[in-house]
Amino acid sequence: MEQLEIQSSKIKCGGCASTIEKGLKDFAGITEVKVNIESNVVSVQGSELDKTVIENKLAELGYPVV
Ligand SMILES: [Cu+2]
Repeated sequence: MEQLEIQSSKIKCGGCASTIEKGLKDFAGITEVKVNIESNVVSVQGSELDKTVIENKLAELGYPVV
């Protein structure tokens, strides 16, 4: 099990968090997603995680890394 913490942006409310959770869960080896609305840090757990792929997906969802 690996864990990655990604500094995202533009996360403002529970709706944003749920969009990210739905968008990343079961994507690219991810099994668990946690979103911190205050710090805009997205924590993902899973196996064979590729940070670039996950960052691109976050940008696609509207929450680009900074
Ligand atoms: Cu929101």
